[in-house]
Amino acid sequence: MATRKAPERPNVSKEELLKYYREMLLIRRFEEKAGQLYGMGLIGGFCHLYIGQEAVVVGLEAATKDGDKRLTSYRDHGHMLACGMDPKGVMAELTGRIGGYSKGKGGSMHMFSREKHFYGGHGIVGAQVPLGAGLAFSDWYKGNDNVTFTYFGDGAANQGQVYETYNMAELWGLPVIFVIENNQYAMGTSMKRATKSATLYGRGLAYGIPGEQVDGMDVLAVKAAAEKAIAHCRAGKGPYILEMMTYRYRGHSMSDPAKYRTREEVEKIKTEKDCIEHIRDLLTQGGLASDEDLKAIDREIKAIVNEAAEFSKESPEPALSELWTDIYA
Ligand SMILES: Cc1ncc(C[n+]2csc(CCOP(=O)(O)OP(=O)(O)O)c2C)c(N)n1
Ligand SMILES: [Mg+2]
Repeated sequence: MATRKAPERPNVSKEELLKYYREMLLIRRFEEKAGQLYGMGLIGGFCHLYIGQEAVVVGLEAATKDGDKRLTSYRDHGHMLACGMDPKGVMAELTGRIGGYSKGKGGSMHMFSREKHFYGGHGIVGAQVPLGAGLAFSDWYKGNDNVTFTYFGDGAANQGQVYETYNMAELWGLPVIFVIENNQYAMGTSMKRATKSATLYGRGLAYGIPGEQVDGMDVLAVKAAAEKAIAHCRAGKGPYILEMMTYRYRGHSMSDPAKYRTREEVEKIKTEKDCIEHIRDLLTQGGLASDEDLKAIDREIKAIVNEAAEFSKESPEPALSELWTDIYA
């Protein structure tokens, strides 16, 4: 059976490690709870869980500053939590209640927060890529040093609009970071069946955009890569591509039985590469935290998630009159 390798001791403070542990655990427990509520029929429509990929968004967010913007696909709950949106408001949106970020009218894929500069939640594969360049254009036009992160999947990377966007973004020198979350599957299609390209970041080189592949299961590697990409963007040197090598543990959505991969494949990644276990090992084997300390954090996170779930059940459904609000005409 596969076993975990002893982690190398990085030069990172205990506080920083605990912060990543807490943030990744919040996403994982929140998503597990969302999965349960879906099973109970409390969440309708589609629901795409982020479990396994937590290090990507937590590592990237750790390198951002206020004013930076982010947007992603339908696999979006983790991104909302990582940029500081309220778990209660996110969960209540999933259950379609008035206390949700879109008053219960958007659901899993359609939440926004102007306060946290979170611009969705996009169900159309790849749609957020040109939108991200547009947000970056607005910051470039205003002359500030904000950066936009536009996240998309390995499957979305095969869309034409991505390459139109690359071309314009590099031509205009826009401060946008293209984050490819390469979890190796687009629904049931593995990357190997979808392309002959060895890497996805490499395609940006044709447009003059630098980039790199990163171990997206290692939050410290993600943060270091993010700092480099952000420095490039803030210095006015144009876009950057980060290809995050990651893995989703659950199916594409709640209705996916995941027959296109073996149980062993999933178990191997969980055992050898899990991003939360990685930080747990660094904390405990480095003598920075005891099992008791980590259990206390686990309890704290469980309480936050339970409170969000309670809120999402107690918050009322939107009134019928809400049909006539937040519309153009
Ligand atoms: C334009 C468009 N085509 C097809 C779909 C159906 N679809 C939804 S998700 C998906 C796969 C995308 O995979 P990937 O970009 O790798 O993201 P992941 O789900 O792995 O996060 C497809 C084909 C869609 N939503 N939009
Ligand atoms: Mg994918």
